[in-house]
Amino acid sequence: MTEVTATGPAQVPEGQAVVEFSPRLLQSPEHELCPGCGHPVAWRVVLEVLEELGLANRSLLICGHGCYTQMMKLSDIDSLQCLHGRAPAVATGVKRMLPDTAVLTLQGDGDMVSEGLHEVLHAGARGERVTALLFNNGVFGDTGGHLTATTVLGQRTKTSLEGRDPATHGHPIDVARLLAQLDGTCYVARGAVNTPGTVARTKRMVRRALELQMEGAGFTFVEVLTMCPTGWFVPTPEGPDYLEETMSATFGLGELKAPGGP
Ligand SMILES: Cc1ncc(C[n+]2csc(CCOP(=O)(O)OP(=O)(O)O)c2C)c(N)n1
Ligand code: SF4
Ligand SMILES: [Mg+2]
Repeated sequence: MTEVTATGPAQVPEGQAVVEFSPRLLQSPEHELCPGCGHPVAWRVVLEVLEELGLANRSLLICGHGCYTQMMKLSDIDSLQCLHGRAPAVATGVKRMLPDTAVLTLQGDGDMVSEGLHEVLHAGARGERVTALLFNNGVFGDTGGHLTATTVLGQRTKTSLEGRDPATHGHPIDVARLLAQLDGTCYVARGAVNTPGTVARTKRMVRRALELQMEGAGFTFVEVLTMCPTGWFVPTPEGPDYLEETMSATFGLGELKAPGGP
């Protein structure tokens, strides 16, 4: 590959451009997630922000269970894993004992919203000074693509092959909107990773959330809509458009709450 510099084209050794393109905190660019999965893109954004803010050596990731969990073992940051849904409760204890540590929770929609909704709502209401991340693909991806509490109306899953029907499956829960109403929360935003533009915007949200946490401002939350073509039963290249047409239409992107107003 040829890189153009001020002094003219320079030869970059084969493979080096890819290595430099990877976040430094990612120990291997190889993972076992499906082609077209949105989680690695969302996680990359988090690693880039941790590095840019100089937080890599004083951060702790508290992870639930889901496909995204695999990113823990690929990343050069301290982490621990806890029972489904309980990450915000564990993060509460960690942050209170280690107030100078950047504490992040990482959960999927099945983990956070279907299995542990009360935990994140209570942590938000208490104003715990942590950053909670939700990688929302609207399915229990890891266990085969079943419907979760965030599956949007019409979305196909293994347990709603004709699309979510409110008469049978009920309505989706918008956890970001619930959190934004709580006095204890300081920052609530929703991004996505289905286009370069949404990735860039999501990165700004993650950065803002972590900056506010380190300023001691309060509970911060960033939801990221991510693709799961396998669980949605759509061809891999159709994942980003499917996300746009289904999830984004229900879960609008942007800052729902921020200091000084969104
Ligand atoms: C108490 C308990 N119930 C069920 C499981 C099985 N389980 C592991 S991962 C997972 C799905 C998680 O879905 P989500 O949080 O949406 O993450 P995704 O895989 O979609 O990224 C489930 C149900 C478990 N590990 N523990
Ligand atoms: S099942 Fe879905 S969430 Fe899990 S790795 Fe595959 S695409 Fe990603
Ligand atoms: Mg999920």
